[in-house]
Amino acid sequence: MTTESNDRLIVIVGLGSTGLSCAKYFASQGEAFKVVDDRENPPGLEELKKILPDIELELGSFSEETFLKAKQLVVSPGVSLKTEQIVAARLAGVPITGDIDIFSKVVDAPIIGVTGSNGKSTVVALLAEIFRKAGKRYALGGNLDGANFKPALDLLDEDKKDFYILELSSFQLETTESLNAEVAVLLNLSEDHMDRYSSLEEYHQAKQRIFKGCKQIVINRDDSYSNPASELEVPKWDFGFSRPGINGFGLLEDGGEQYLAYHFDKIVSVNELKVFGQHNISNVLAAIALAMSVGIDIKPIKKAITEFTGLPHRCQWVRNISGVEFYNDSKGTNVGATVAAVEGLGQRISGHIILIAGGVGKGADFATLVPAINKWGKELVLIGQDAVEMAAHFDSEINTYFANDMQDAVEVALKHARAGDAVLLSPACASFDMFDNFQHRGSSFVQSVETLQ
Ligand code: UMA
Ligand code: ADP
Repeated sequence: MTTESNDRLIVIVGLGSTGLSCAKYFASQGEAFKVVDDRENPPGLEELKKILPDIELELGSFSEETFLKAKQLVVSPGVSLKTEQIVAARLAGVPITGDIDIFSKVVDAPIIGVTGSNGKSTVVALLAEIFRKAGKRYALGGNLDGANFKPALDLLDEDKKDFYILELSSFQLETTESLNAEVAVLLNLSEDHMDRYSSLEEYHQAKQRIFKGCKQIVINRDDSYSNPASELEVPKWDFGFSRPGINGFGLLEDGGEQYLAYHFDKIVSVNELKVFGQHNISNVLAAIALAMSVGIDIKPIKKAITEFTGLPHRCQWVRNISGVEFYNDSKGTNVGATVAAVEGLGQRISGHIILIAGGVGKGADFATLVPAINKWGKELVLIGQDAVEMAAHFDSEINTYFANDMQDAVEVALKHARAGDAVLLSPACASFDMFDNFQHRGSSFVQSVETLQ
């Protein structure tokens, strides 16, 4: 492998977890490449120097010359394709790709692709549980983060698999020419990442790329954005809250009880699920549809969905203090997620919700949060960069307080809560102004709640 700068090299753009996985992959293939990042000290630097010390690096700024001379650009999801050096390279005919496209071309087992604005991690985690109970060999990766999950290309290092479950963001799909999934789903669409997209339509177009080359599709009957933009001649399954039709999953009433169902067949009662809220019923139905589309038996499905307690930082119960329940929904990073969390929790409690929200709004329109807060909320405790902008949308019926940090926020919330109320952290914003990531924000909430008397 040579890395002389006058060769036409593959250029990996971004040295985060994706860039690192691409570097390891190209090195294993004997391909010549260099890595660039416009940060001086990107997170993958130390690891790359350790495992591949001879790789050429360009850090601190992007050089247009490097991009124009590239054999191919492999762009990390955190780097916008609108970056001027990438636009210049594209116009000059340099091929542009990403880790997911590379993965889909070399993988030797079916891919299950999951995208959507919200619910992706919950659906893929539940699907993984179903596969585990069914005795299937699977790998889980992509956008979803956390200790046990990996960028897609790192999954290739593992033993042989029956299925690859990929959670995919719009950023990853932008650079994916063709995913060729065995089955693909776009769970739902609501505003997110409006700092990277000029319109909801542009964001939707990126999400739609999940359907390229897929063999089966799962559609959400309750969200027309989940349909492929053009008719695809492949088997279709659907899910939604209404009575299911043929190849459909939904809810059936019997004896005053609601059941998750496939066509006319009841699967389990809604009361048997451990996760709560309409949004989670939707997530469970999506996971069942995906599992059945690839031939999994109903028995392991039933077992997994009734045992699944949800992922940390997603509407997770923390503590009861004098009849006030505390819930951590730190992963509520956009308005749609927070609306779902407020609606789901509001229906369960006898009192009101005191919502702790705020952070980096990513250009979102907070007005869509107002109806849910007016219906189920009482007080808003706002933190972070866009707190003032968020507050401007609420009228005087909702008392609004500003807090300096998480400790302050939970103390203010408890002061205004009564028995029967719930304090919910669901920020509708990204966390980067005050925290490392959503996990850090959620842990800070939990720690602060633990200190309350
Ligand atoms: N960055 C620069 N300059 C560069 C390269 C990156 O400033 O040259 C910045 C980006 O703007 C971004 C950050 O660095 O803020 C990370 O970017 P990255 O592409 O290096 O990120 P990775 O570490 O490779 O992580 C990415 C996903 N991150 C993003 O899309 C921002 C991870 O999703 C994913 O787990 C990982 O690949 C493996 O597939 C995280 C995420 O926040 C969870 N995703 C967004 C979301 O869920 O809303 C889309
Ligand atoms: P993602 O991986 O797409 O961010 P998660 O499963 O991590 O989704 O859930 C993130 C948050 O989004 C949850 O904490 C909850 O507030 C909300 N949420 C989860 N599922 C849905 C859904 N189907 N529709 C709307 N909001 C949802």
